[in-house]
Amino acid sequence: MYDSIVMFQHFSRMIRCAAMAVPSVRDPDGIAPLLAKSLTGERLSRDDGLRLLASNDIVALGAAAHTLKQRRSADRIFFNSNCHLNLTNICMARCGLCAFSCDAHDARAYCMDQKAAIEHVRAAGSGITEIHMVSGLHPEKPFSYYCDMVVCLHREFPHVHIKAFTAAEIHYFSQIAGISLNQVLGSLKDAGLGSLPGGGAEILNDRIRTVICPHKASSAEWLAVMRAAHELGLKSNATLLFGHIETAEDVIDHLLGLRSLQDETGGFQAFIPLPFHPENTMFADRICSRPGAVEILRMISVSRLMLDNFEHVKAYWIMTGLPTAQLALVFGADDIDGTVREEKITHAAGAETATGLDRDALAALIRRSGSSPVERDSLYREVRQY
Ligand code: V47
Repeated sequence: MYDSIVMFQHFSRMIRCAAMAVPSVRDPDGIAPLLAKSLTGERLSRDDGLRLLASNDIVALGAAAHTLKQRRSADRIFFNSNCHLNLTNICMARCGLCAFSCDAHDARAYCMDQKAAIEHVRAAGSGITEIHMVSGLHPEKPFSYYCDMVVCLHREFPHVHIKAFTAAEIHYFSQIAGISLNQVLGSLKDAGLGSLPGGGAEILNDRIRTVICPHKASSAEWLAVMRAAHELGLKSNATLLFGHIETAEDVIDHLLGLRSLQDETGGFQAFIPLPFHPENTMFADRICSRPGAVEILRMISVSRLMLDNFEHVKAYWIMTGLPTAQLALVFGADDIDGTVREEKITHAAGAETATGLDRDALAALIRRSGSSPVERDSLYREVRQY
Protein backbone atom coordinates (compact mmCIF):
# COMPACT_ATOMS: atom_id res chain seq x y z
CA MET A 1 0.00 0.00 0.00
CA TYR A 2 2.86 2.38 0.92
CA ASP A 3 4.50 1.65 -2.45
CA SER A 4 1.33 2.44 -4.34
CA ILE A 5 0.88 5.73 -2.47
CA VAL A 6 4.46 6.77 -3.30
CA MET A 7 3.91 5.71 -6.92
CA PHE A 8 0.67 7.67 -6.99
CA GLN A 9 2.28 10.83 -5.58
CA HIS A 10 5.13 10.55 -8.06
CA PHE A 11 2.84 10.12 -11.10
CA SER A 12 0.43 12.72 -9.84
CA ARG A 13 3.23 15.31 -9.60
CA MET A 14 4.45 14.48 -13.11
CA ILE A 15 0.96 14.67 -14.59
CA ARG A 16 0.16 17.97 -12.93
CA CYS A 17 3.43 19.53 -14.18
CA ALA A 18 2.80 18.29 -17.70
CA ALA A 19 -0.82 19.48 -17.59
CA MET A 20 0.44 22.93 -16.68
CA ALA A 21 2.25 22.83 -20.04
CA VAL A 22 5.79 22.57 -18.72
CA PRO A 23 7.60 22.13 -22.06
CA SER A 24 8.47 18.54 -22.76
CA VAL A 25 11.90 17.94 -24.19
CA ARG A 26 11.03 14.36 -25.05
CA ASP A 27 8.45 13.05 -27.45
CA PRO A 28 9.79 9.56 -28.10
CA ASP A 29 6.68 8.28 -29.87
CA GLY A 30 5.93 11.47 -31.82
CA ILE A 31 2.48 11.80 -30.26
CA ALA A 32 2.81 15.46 -29.21
CA PRO A 33 1.13 16.78 -32.41
CA LEU A 34 -1.81 14.39 -31.87
CA LEU A 35 -2.20 15.49 -28.26
CA ALA A 36 -2.04 19.13 -29.33
CA LYS A 37 -4.69 18.43 -31.97
CA SER A 38 -6.97 16.93 -29.36
CA LEU A 39 -6.36 19.79 -26.90
CA THR A 40 -7.35 22.35 -29.53
CA GLY A 41 -10.67 20.56 -29.95
CA GLU A 42 -9.94 18.81 -33.24
CA ARG A 43 -11.38 15.32 -33.56
CA LEU A 44 -8.86 12.46 -33.58
CA SER A 45 -8.93 9.99 -36.48
CA ARG A 46 -8.68 6.18 -36.48
CA ASP A 47 -4.97 6.43 -37.33
CA ASP A 48 -4.43 8.94 -34.53
CA GLY A 49 -6.11 6.56 -32.09
CA LEU A 50 -3.92 3.66 -33.20
CA ARG A 51 -0.77 5.73 -32.74
CA LEU A 52 -1.86 6.84 -29.27
CA LEU A 53 -2.71 3.30 -28.23
CA ALA A 54 0.71 2.11 -29.44
CA SER A 55 2.52 4.72 -27.35
CA ASN A 56 4.32 3.94 -24.12
CA ASP A 57 4.52 7.63 -23.26
CA ILE A 58 1.71 7.28 -20.76
CA VAL A 59 2.74 10.41 -18.88
CA ALA A 60 2.16 12.54 -21.99
CA LEU A 61 -1.10 10.69 -22.77
CA GLY A 62 -2.24 11.11 -19.17
CA ALA A 63 -1.38 14.82 -19.08
CA ALA A 64 -3.45 15.56 -22.18
CA ALA A 65 -6.34 13.39 -21.00
CA HIS A 66 -6.24 15.02 -17.56
CA THR A 67 -6.41 18.48 -19.15
CA LEU A 68 -9.52 17.43 -21.11
CA LYS A 69 -11.05 15.98 -17.96
CA GLN A 70 -10.32 19.19 -16.02
CA ARG A 71 -12.09 21.23 -18.71
CA ARG A 72 -15.25 19.18 -18.27
CA SER A 73 -15.34 18.35 -14.57
CA ALA A 74 -12.65 20.62 -13.06
CA ASP A 75 -11.39 19.06 -9.81
CA ARG A 76 -14.59 17.11 -9.24
CA ILE A 77 -14.51 13.32 -9.15
CA PHE A 78 -17.83 11.54 -9.04
CA PHE A 79 -18.99 8.42 -7.25
CA ASN A 80 -22.34 7.07 -6.13
CA SER A 81 -23.92 4.93 -3.42
CA ASN A 82 -25.15 1.86 -5.16
CA CYS A 83 -25.78 -1.82 -4.74
CA HIS A 84 -25.37 -4.59 -7.27
CA LEU A 85 -28.15 -7.07 -7.76
CA ASN A 86 -27.65 -10.15 -9.97
CA LEU A 87 -31.01 -11.90 -10.13
CA THR A 88 -29.63 -15.12 -11.54
CA ASN A 89 -26.36 -16.66 -12.68
CA ILE A 90 -28.16 -19.20 -14.86
CA CYS A 91 -27.40 -18.19 -18.42
CA MET A 92 -28.06 -19.69 -21.83
CA ALA A 93 -25.20 -17.73 -23.43
CA ARG A 94 -22.35 -19.20 -21.31
CA CYS A 95 -19.81 -16.74 -22.73
CA GLY A 96 -16.18 -17.87 -22.62
CA LEU A 97 -15.20 -14.57 -20.99
CA CYS A 98 -17.53 -15.01 -18.03
CA ALA A 99 -16.83 -16.91 -14.79
CA PHE A 100 -20.11 -15.93 -13.14
CA SER A 101 -22.66 -17.74 -15.30
CA CYS A 102 -23.55 -21.42 -15.06
CA ASP A 103 -26.10 -23.99 -16.21
CA ALA A 104 -29.33 -24.60 -14.29
CA HIS A 105 -28.09 -27.93 -12.86
CA ASP A 106 -24.81 -26.45 -11.53
CA ALA A 107 -24.40 -26.48 -7.73
CA ARG A 108 -23.78 -22.70 -7.87
CA ALA A 109 -27.02 -21.97 -9.76
CA TYR A 110 -29.51 -19.57 -8.18
CA CYS A 111 -32.43 -17.44 -9.24
CA MET A 112 -34.02 -14.84 -6.97
CA ASP A 113 -37.68 -14.23 -6.46
CA GLN A 114 -39.03 -10.78 -5.58
CA LYS A 115 -38.74 -11.38 -1.84
CA ALA A 116 -35.05 -12.34 -2.11
CA ALA A 117 -34.31 -9.35 -4.36
CA ILE A 118 -35.95 -6.95 -1.89
CA GLU A 119 -33.99 -8.47 1.01
CA HIS A 120 -30.75 -8.15 -0.96
CA VAL A 121 -31.32 -4.45 -1.66
CA ARG A 122 -32.46 -3.78 1.90
CA ALA A 123 -29.25 -5.37 3.23
CA ALA A 124 -27.23 -2.78 1.29
CA GLY A 125 -28.50 -0.09 3.65
CA SER A 126 -30.82 2.87 3.41
CA GLY A 127 -28.25 5.30 1.93
CA ILE A 128 -28.13 3.85 -1.58
CA THR A 129 -29.43 5.88 -4.51
CA GLU A 130 -29.03 3.23 -7.23
CA ILE A 131 -29.71 -0.45 -7.86
CA HIS A 132 -27.34 -1.74 -10.56
CA MET A 133 -29.04 -4.91 -11.76
CA VAL A 134 -27.59 -7.25 -14.41
CA SER A 135 -28.17 -10.99 -14.67
CA GLY A 136 -27.72 -14.12 -16.74
CA LEU A 137 -29.95 -14.81 -19.76
CA HIS A 138 -32.21 -17.28 -17.99
CA PRO A 139 -33.44 -20.01 -20.37
CA GLU A 140 -36.92 -20.26 -18.82
CA LYS A 141 -37.94 -16.99 -17.17
CA PRO A 142 -40.33 -14.94 -19.32
CA PHE A 143 -39.95 -11.21 -19.93
CA SER A 144 -42.72 -10.61 -17.36
CA TYR A 145 -40.36 -11.89 -14.61
CA TYR A 146 -37.99 -8.97 -15.28
CA CYS A 147 -40.71 -6.39 -15.81
CA ASP A 148 -42.52 -7.42 -12.61
CA MET A 149 -39.21 -7.32 -10.76
CA VAL A 150 -38.69 -3.69 -11.80
CA VAL A 151 -42.26 -2.83 -10.76
CA CYS A 152 -41.71 -4.50 -7.39
CA LEU A 153 -38.30 -2.87 -6.70
CA HIS A 154 -39.62 0.52 -7.79
CA ARG A 155 -42.60 0.17 -5.45
CA GLU A 156 -40.45 -0.98 -2.55
CA PHE A 157 -37.66 1.58 -3.06
CA PRO A 158 -39.36 4.52 -4.82
CA HIS A 159 -36.44 6.91 -4.32
CA VAL A 160 -33.79 4.54 -5.63
CA HIS A 161 -32.86 4.76 -9.32
CA ILE A 162 -32.99 1.41 -11.13
CA LYS A 163 -30.10 1.11 -13.62
CA ALA A 164 -30.65 -2.31 -15.10
CA PHE A 165 -30.21 -4.78 -17.95
CA THR A 166 -27.28 -4.76 -20.34
CA ALA A 167 -28.08 -4.23 -24.01
CA ALA A 168 -27.46 -7.99 -24.41
CA GLU A 169 -30.27 -8.70 -21.91
CA ILE A 170 -32.63 -6.24 -23.60
CA HIS A 171 -31.92 -7.89 -26.96
CA TYR A 172 -32.65 -11.31 -25.38
CA PHE A 173 -35.95 -10.07 -23.88
CA SER A 174 -37.03 -8.87 -27.30
CA GLN A 175 -36.29 -12.35 -28.70
CA ILE A 176 -38.04 -14.36 -25.97
CA ALA A 177 -41.07 -12.06 -25.82
CA GLY A 178 -41.29 -11.71 -29.63
CA ILE A 179 -41.66 -7.93 -29.37
CA SER A 180 -39.60 -5.01 -30.62
CA LEU A 181 -36.74 -3.36 -28.72
CA ASN A 182 -38.89 -0.30 -28.46
CA GLN A 183 -41.70 -2.28 -26.81
CA VAL A 184 -39.29 -4.00 -24.37
CA LEU A 185 -37.66 -0.73 -23.35
CA GLY A 186 -41.00 1.10 -23.21
CA SER A 187 -42.47 -1.54 -20.88
CA LEU A 188 -39.42 -1.46 -18.62
CA LYS A 189 -39.45 2.32 -18.55
CA ASP A 190 -43.14 2.30 -17.59
CA ALA A 191 -42.30 -0.25 -14.88
CA GLY A 192 -39.73 2.10 -13.32
CA LEU A 193 -36.44 1.52 -15.16
CA GLY A 194 -34.28 4.65 -14.89
CA SER A 195 -31.30 3.94 -17.16
CA LEU A 196 -29.15 1.18 -18.67
CA PRO A 197 -25.66 0.07 -17.58
CA GLY A 198 -22.95 -0.25 -20.21
CA GLY A 199 -22.28 -3.99 -20.00
CA GLY A 200 -22.38 -6.62 -22.70
CA ALA A 201 -20.49 -4.48 -25.22
CA GLU A 202 -17.24 -6.46 -24.77
CA ILE A 203 -15.63 -5.61 -28.13
CA LEU A 204 -17.97 -4.42 -30.85
CA ASN A 205 -16.46 -6.70 -33.47
CA ASP A 206 -18.24 -9.89 -34.49
CA ARG A 207 -15.02 -11.75 -35.34
CA ILE A 208 -14.00 -11.40 -31.67
CA ARG A 209 -17.52 -11.91 -30.33
CA THR A 210 -17.74 -15.26 -32.11
CA VAL A 211 -14.92 -16.42 -29.84
CA ILE A 212 -15.64 -14.70 -26.51
CA CYS A 213 -19.45 -14.44 -26.50
CA PRO A 214 -20.91 -16.27 -29.53
CA HIS A 215 -24.47 -16.61 -28.22
CA LYS A 216 -25.16 -13.08 -27.17
CA ALA A 217 -26.20 -9.91 -29.05
CA SER A 218 -23.97 -9.03 -32.02
CA SER A 219 -22.18 -5.66 -32.31
CA ALA A 220 -24.97 -4.20 -34.45
CA GLU A 221 -27.62 -5.56 -32.06
CA TRP A 222 -25.86 -4.05 -29.03
CA LEU A 223 -25.72 -0.66 -30.74
CA ALA A 224 -29.36 -0.98 -31.90
CA VAL A 225 -30.50 -1.46 -28.27
CA MET A 226 -28.56 1.61 -27.16
CA ARG A 227 -29.99 3.69 -30.02
CA ALA A 228 -33.53 2.56 -29.13
CA ALA A 229 -32.97 3.32 -25.43
CA HIS A 230 -31.60 6.78 -26.15
CA GLU A 231 -34.50 7.52 -28.50
CA LEU A 232 -36.88 6.69 -25.63
CA GLY A 233 -35.02 9.13 -23.39
CA LEU A 234 -33.22 6.45 -21.37
CA LYS A 235 -29.58 7.31 -20.68
CA SER A 236 -26.96 4.56 -20.70
CA ASN A 237 -23.29 3.86 -20.21
CA ALA A 238 -20.93 2.00 -22.53
CA THR A 239 -18.15 -0.43 -21.65
CA LEU A 240 -15.24 -2.05 -23.45
CA LEU A 241 -13.64 -5.30 -22.32
CA PHE A 242 -9.90 -5.32 -23.02
CA GLY A 243 -6.91 -7.55 -22.38
CA HIS A 244 -8.17 -10.77 -24.02
CA ILE A 245 -7.85 -11.55 -27.75
CA GLU A 246 -8.69 -8.14 -29.17
CA THR A 247 -6.31 -6.11 -31.35
CA ALA A 248 -5.56 -2.38 -31.13
CA GLU A 249 -7.66 -1.92 -34.29
CA ASP A 250 -10.63 -3.61 -32.57
CA VAL A 251 -10.32 -1.25 -29.60
CA ILE A 252 -10.17 1.91 -31.70
CA ASP A 253 -13.04 0.76 -33.94
CA HIS A 254 -15.08 0.09 -30.79
CA LEU A 255 -14.44 3.65 -29.58
CA LEU A 256 -15.30 5.07 -33.02
CA GLY A 257 -18.57 3.10 -33.08
CA LEU A 258 -19.55 4.54 -29.70
CA ARG A 259 -18.46 8.05 -30.67
CA SER A 260 -20.51 7.96 -33.81
CA LEU A 261 -23.68 6.74 -32.00
CA GLN A 262 -23.11 9.42 -29.38
CA ASP A 263 -23.00 12.04 -32.17
CA GLU A 264 -26.46 10.83 -33.22
CA THR A 265 -28.18 10.43 -29.84
CA GLY A 266 -26.15 12.06 -27.06
CA GLY A 267 -27.54 9.33 -24.79
CA PHE A 268 -24.31 7.92 -23.33
CA GLN A 269 -23.27 9.23 -19.95
CA ALA A 270 -20.06 7.41 -19.09
CA PHE A 271 -17.54 5.21 -20.84
CA ILE A 272 -16.01 2.40 -18.75
CA PRO A 273 -13.02 0.35 -19.95
CA LEU A 274 -13.03 -3.03 -18.18
CA PRO A 275 -9.75 -4.97 -17.78
CA PHE A 276 -10.35 -8.66 -18.48
CA HIS A 277 -9.97 -11.06 -15.53
CA PRO A 278 -9.17 -14.50 -16.98
CA GLU A 279 -9.42 -16.69 -13.85
CA ASN A 280 -12.12 -19.40 -14.02
CA THR A 281 -12.99 -18.37 -17.58
CA MET A 282 -12.46 -20.32 -20.81
CA PHE A 283 -9.30 -18.22 -21.33
CA ALA A 284 -7.63 -19.05 -18.01
CA ASP A 285 -5.01 -21.28 -19.71
CA ARG A 286 -4.33 -18.98 -22.65
CA ILE A 287 -4.22 -15.62 -20.87
CA CYS A 288 -2.25 -15.80 -17.69
CA SER A 289 -2.39 -12.20 -16.49
CA ARG A 290 -4.74 -9.23 -16.36
CA PRO A 291 -3.93 -5.84 -17.87
CA GLY A 292 -1.51 -4.04 -15.53
CA ALA A 293 -1.57 -0.44 -14.34
CA VAL A 294 0.20 0.94 -17.44
CA GLU A 295 -2.24 -0.76 -19.83
CA ILE A 296 -5.26 0.38 -17.80
CA LEU A 297 -4.04 3.97 -17.54
CA ARG A 298 -3.21 4.08 -21.25
CA MET A 299 -6.72 2.82 -22.06
CA ILE A 300 -8.35 5.39 -19.76
CA SER A 301 -6.32 8.23 -21.33
CA VAL A 302 -6.87 7.15 -24.94
CA SER A 303 -10.60 6.77 -24.25
CA ARG A 304 -10.79 10.32 -22.91
CA LEU A 305 -8.88 11.61 -25.95
CA MET A 306 -10.89 9.71 -28.57
CA LEU A 307 -14.36 10.04 -26.99
CA ASP A 308 -14.56 13.80 -27.30
CA ASN A 309 -18.36 13.69 -27.00
CA PHE A 310 -18.55 11.65 -23.76
CA GLU A 311 -18.93 13.64 -20.58
CA HIS A 312 -17.60 10.99 -18.21
CA VAL A 313 -14.90 8.31 -18.19
CA LYS A 314 -15.13 5.89 -15.32
CA ALA A 315 -12.36 3.95 -13.56
CA TYR A 316 -14.30 0.99 -12.17
CA TRP A 317 -12.29 0.37 -9.00
CA ILE A 318 -13.60 -3.16 -8.57
CA MET A 319 -11.80 -4.22 -11.79
CA THR A 320 -8.83 -1.83 -11.87
CA GLY A 321 -7.94 -2.16 -8.18
CA LEU A 322 -7.96 0.83 -5.86
CA PRO A 323 -4.40 2.15 -6.42
CA THR A 324 -4.84 2.14 -10.22
CA ALA A 325 -8.33 3.64 -9.96
CA GLN A 326 -6.86 6.46 -7.90
CA LEU A 327 -4.11 7.03 -10.47
CA ALA A 328 -6.72 7.01 -13.24
CA LEU A 329 -8.16 10.17 -11.69
CA VAL A 330 -5.14 12.07 -13.03
CA PHE A 331 -5.16 10.16 -16.36
CA GLY A 332 -8.54 11.36 -17.66
CA ALA A 333 -11.12 9.58 -15.48
CA ASP A 334 -13.63 11.68 -13.56
CA ASP A 335 -15.67 8.89 -11.98
CA ILE A 336 -14.71 5.96 -9.80
CA ASP A 337 -18.10 4.14 -9.80
CA GLY A 338 -19.73 3.48 -6.45
CA THR A 339 -19.92 1.70 -3.14
CA VAL A 340 -21.13 -1.38 -5.12
CA ARG A 341 -21.86 -3.84 -2.35
CA GLU A 342 -21.88 -6.65 -3.42
CA GLU A 343 -19.96 -7.44 -6.61
CA LYS A 344 -20.11 -11.01 -7.95
CA ILE A 345 -19.17 -11.05 -11.66
CA THR A 346 -15.52 -9.95 -11.38
CA HIS A 347 -14.99 -11.80 -8.12
CA ALA A 348 -16.04 -15.04 -9.80
CA ALA A 349 -13.13 -14.31 -12.17
CA GLY A 350 -10.59 -13.85 -9.39
CA ALA A 351 -10.81 -10.15 -8.46
CA GLU A 352 -9.02 -9.43 -5.19
CA THR A 353 -10.65 -6.06 -4.54
CA ALA A 354 -13.24 -5.68 -1.82
CA THR A 355 -16.81 -6.53 -2.88
CA GLY A 356 -17.92 -3.09 -1.70
CA LEU A 357 -16.65 0.05 0.06
CA ASP A 358 -18.33 2.69 2.13
CA ARG A 359 -18.79 6.27 0.96
CA ASP A 360 -16.18 7.73 3.28
CA ALA A 361 -13.50 5.34 2.01
CA LEU A 362 -14.22 6.32 -1.60
CA ALA A 363 -14.32 10.02 -0.73
CA ALA A 364 -10.99 9.76 1.13
CA LEU A 365 -9.36 7.95 -1.79
CA ILE A 366 -10.53 10.71 -4.14
CA ARG A 367 -9.49 13.49 -1.80
CA ARG A 368 -5.99 12.00 -1.45
CA SER A 369 -5.65 12.20 -5.23
CA GLY A 370 -5.92 15.98 -4.93
CA SER A 371 -9.51 16.13 -6.23
CA SER A 372 -12.90 16.97 -4.74
CA PRO A 373 -15.19 14.01 -4.14
CA VAL A 374 -18.76 14.55 -5.30
CA GLU A 375 -21.44 11.99 -4.57
CA ARG A 376 -23.75 11.94 -7.59
CA ASP A 377 -27.02 10.26 -8.46
CA SER A 378 -27.36 7.98 -11.48
CA LEU A 379 -27.91 10.95 -13.82
CA TYR A 380 -24.87 12.84 -12.51
CA ARG A 381 -26.81 15.29 -10.37
CA GLU A 382 -24.94 16.27 -7.25
CA VAL A 383 -26.11 14.53 -4.05
CA ARG A 384 -23.41 15.69 -1.65
CA GLN A 385 -19.94 17.23 -1.62
CA TYR A 386 -17.36 15.85 0.76
O1 V47 B 1 -20.76 -7.06 -19.52
C1 V47 B 1 -17.67 -10.31 -17.50
C2 V47 B 1 -17.70 -7.81 -17.93
C3 V47 B 1 -19.53 -6.62 -17.50
C4 V47 B 1 -15.60 -10.51 -16.99
O2 V47 B 1 -22.61 0.83 -16.54
C5 V47 B 1 -15.85 -9.18 -17.19
O3 V47 B 1 -22.09 1.81 -14.69
C6 V47 B 1 -13.68 -8.66 -16.72
O4 V47 B 1 -20.89 -3.75 -17.34
N1 V47 B 1 -13.36 -9.95 -16.54
C7 V47 B 1 -20.52 -6.28 -16.42
N2 V47 B 1 -14.90 -8.23 -17.06
C8 V47 B 1 -20.03 -5.09 -15.62
C9 V47 B 1 -20.49 -3.80 -16.22
C10 V47 B 1 -20.46 -2.57 -15.41
C11 V47 B 1 -19.75 -2.53 -14.23
C12 V47 B 1 -19.76 -1.36 -13.50
C13 V47 B 1 -20.49 -0.26 -13.88
C14 V47 B 1 -21.21 -0.32 -15.06
C15 V47 B 1 -22.02 0.84 -15.47
C16 V47 B 1 -21.20 -1.48 -15.84
O5 V47 B 1 -18.44 -7.23 -16.91
C17 V47 B 1 -19.94 -7.58 -18.55
C18 V47 B 1 -18.62 -7.96 -19.13
O6 V47 B 1 -18.21 -7.05 -20.09
N3 V47 B 1 -17.13 -9.07 -17.53
N4 V47 B 1 -16.73 -11.21 -17.18
C19 V47 B 1 -14.28 -10.90 -16.65
N5 V47 B 1 -13.96 -12.19 -16.51
